[in-house]
Amino acid sequence: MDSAAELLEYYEVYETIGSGGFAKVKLGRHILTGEKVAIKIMEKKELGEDLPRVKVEIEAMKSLSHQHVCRLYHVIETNTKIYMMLEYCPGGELFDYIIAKDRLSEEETRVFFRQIVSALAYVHSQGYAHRDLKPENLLIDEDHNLKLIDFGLCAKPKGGLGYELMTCCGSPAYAAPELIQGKAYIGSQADVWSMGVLLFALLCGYLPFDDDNCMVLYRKITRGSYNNPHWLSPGSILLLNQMMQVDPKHRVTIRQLLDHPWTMSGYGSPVEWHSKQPLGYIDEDCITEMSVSLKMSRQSTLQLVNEWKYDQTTATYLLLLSKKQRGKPVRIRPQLPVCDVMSCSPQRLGVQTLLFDDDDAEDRCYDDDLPWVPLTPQQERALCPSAEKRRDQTKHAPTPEREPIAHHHRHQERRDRCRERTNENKENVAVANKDADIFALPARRSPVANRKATRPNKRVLTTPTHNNTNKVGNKVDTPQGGGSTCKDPSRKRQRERVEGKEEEEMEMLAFSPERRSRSLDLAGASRGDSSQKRRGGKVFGSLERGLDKVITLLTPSKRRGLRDGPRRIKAQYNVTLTSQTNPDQVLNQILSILPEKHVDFAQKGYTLKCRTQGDFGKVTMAFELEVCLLHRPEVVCVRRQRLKGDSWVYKHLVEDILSTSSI
Ligand code: 6BJ
Repeated sequence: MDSAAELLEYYEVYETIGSGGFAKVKLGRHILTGEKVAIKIMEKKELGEDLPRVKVEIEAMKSLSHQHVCRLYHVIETNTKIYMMLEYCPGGELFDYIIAKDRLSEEETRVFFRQIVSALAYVHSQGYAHRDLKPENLLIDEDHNLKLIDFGLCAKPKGGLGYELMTCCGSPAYAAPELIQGKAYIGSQADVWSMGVLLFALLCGYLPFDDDNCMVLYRKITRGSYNNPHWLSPGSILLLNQMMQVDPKHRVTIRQLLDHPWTMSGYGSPVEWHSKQPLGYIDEDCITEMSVSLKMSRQSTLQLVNEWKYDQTTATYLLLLSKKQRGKPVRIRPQLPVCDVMSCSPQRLGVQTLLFDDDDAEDRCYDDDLPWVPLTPQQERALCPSAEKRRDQTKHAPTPEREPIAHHHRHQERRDRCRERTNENKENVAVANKDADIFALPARRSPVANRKATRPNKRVLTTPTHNNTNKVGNKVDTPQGGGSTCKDPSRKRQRERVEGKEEEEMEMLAFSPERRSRSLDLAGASRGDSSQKRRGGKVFGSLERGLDKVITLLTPSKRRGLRDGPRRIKAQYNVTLTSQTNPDQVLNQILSILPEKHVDFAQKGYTLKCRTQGDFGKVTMAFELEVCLLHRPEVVCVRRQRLKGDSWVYKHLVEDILSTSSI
C-alpha cells in the first residue's frame, strides 16, 4: 500500500494547521465517527536521527490518558512516513492566545495554571518528565481547556523520576539552569522551572530571560535574575520566585504546587490531578455502537478494543468516547453526503475525498447535524475491511440490536445547509466570540459597502468521481443537480497532497530571487521612493497610486481571487482589527512592507503565505497573513497564523509588520 492509501482509507485530510521541526500537522476527519483529528505527519527520511524521538513520543502518548493531555488515537506507519492521529484542539496554541491578549489577568492565568499543574502532576506520576514545556506545547480545546502536547523530548528514567538525566534539551528560554549547564538533573525539577517561565509568560506576555545571543541568555538563566513588572501581585512574585530557584533543591515541587496558596486562591481546593479518563477504561455504549454498526459480536468487539493497538479500532472507540463525553450521540459514521451514502464508501467505491488546499479553509463544510444513515454492507466492508473477516469468524455470535434510524435523503437541503455553514465559516466559531474585545476596536465607522464576499465553486466534503464506478466496477448512482457544488480532483492528486508534494502550487509572487526583487521594487515604488521603477509601462509615483497599482500587476488568476473579495470571519484571537475599510488597501500596505522586513511571500487572493530564510536558504519561519472582513462590526482585519519557527520571533516580526503597515 502506498504511503497515503491507508491514511485515506480512514481519514479525510484537510489543510496544514501547524508544522514543527520535522513534522507537519494537518486537520483531518475520521470517516467512521465524523470526528475531527489533528494528523501529525512525519517523513522518515527527514527524521534521520530524530526517529527515536518519535518512537519515544508514541510510547509515552500510548501510556498517558488525562483530561489535560492531548490524546493519541491512531498510529499509521508506512515505509516512508509516520502518521499520528491526535486530539484536535480548535483553539490553537496557548502562545497565540497570550500574545493576542498581550498578557492574561491573574485570575485567567490561575485557571490555566491549575490545568498545567494537573497535567504535569499526572505525567510525573506516570514516571515521565516532559522537558519541553512552553506555551506552544499547550493547546486550547473546544471547551477552552488546555491539552499538553509534544512528548518527543520526554524522558522516563529507568529507576523512576528521582533518577538524574543528562541530555540537555528543550527550548533554551524555558530550560532550567542545571540543564543548560550540562549537569545531571531531575526531570520533574526541570519541568517546574519551565512552568515558572511559562507562568511568567502568561502573567507578563514576554519571557523572563531573553536575549538574541545564546551565551547572554544562558548567563541570565544561570544567574536566575529577572525583573518583576509592576502589575504582578506580591503572591505572584513569590510563586514565580519559588519556581525559578536556580538551585533545584530549593525549588518548589509539583506536589507543593497542587495546594500552594496562590494556586488555591479563589478555589479553596487543591488541583485535581488524577485522570478522569483512566487508561483502558471501557465504555459500554461505545462497545455497543461498534458492535452493532460493524456487525460484530460484543465479545469480539471488546477483545479488539482491549488490544489497544492504536489502529482503526482504537481510534473508533476513543473518538466515540470523546463524542459521548461531549454530549454528542454515540454513533458511527454520520454525515456522509447523501451521494456517498447512496453509492458507497468514499475512497473505495469511487467517491473522492477532497484534500483541500490550505487556502480552502473557508470552503470546508463541517455539518455536524446531518441525518444519520445506516451503512450498507458494501460500505461497511469498505470502511472496515477487517470487519467482514471477523464477522465470518463470529458468525454465530449474537449481535446486539439498535433502534432503526430514520432516513432523510434530502440532497438539496443538505447542500444548501452546507453552503450556509460555509458562509458562516464555522471553523472560526470554534474560538469564543468573547475574545472579540481583545484587540482595541477602531472608532465605529460606516459599514464596508458593496463588497462581494460570496465565493463561487463551493465544495462539499466528498464527491463522486467521473466514472462513478465502485470497486467492483459497478455503476454507482449519484444525485443529479449537485454538479456545481461537487469538485472532482484526481485520486493521484490527493495522494500527492498528503505526501506533501502539493506545496507551493499556487502562483508565487516573490519566492524566487528575481521575483523578490520585483516585490522590492513594488515596495520602493509604493513608498514613493525617488528611484521610481518602470514596470509594465507603468510608473509608480505617490504612495496611494503605487499601492493601487500593485493590484494591476497581479496575474489574472490573482485578480480573480481579489475580485471574489476577502473572507468574512468572526472575531477570534489571532485576528488584528484595522482602522481601515478598504481590504485592498490593507493588503497592499502589507505587501509593500514585507520585502522591507526580508519576508518572502506568495499570494493567493487575500492570503499571503510568508516565510523568512536564514543562512543557506533554510526556512526559519513560516506564517500566513490574510486580509479578512470581520462580521460585526464590519471592519477589515488581518488573520495571522504561525506555521513554523520561533514563536517569540514570530510575535515580534508580525507586530512589526502590522504596525509598520500603519493599518
Ligand atoms: C494539534 C494541533 C491538535 O490554529 C489550530 C487548531 C492549531 C488545531 C489553529 C485556528 C486558530 C484558532 C484560534 C487562534 C488561532 N491542533 N490541534 C501536535 N500534537 C498534537 C496535537 C496537535 C499538534 C491545532 C493547532 N486553529 N488559531
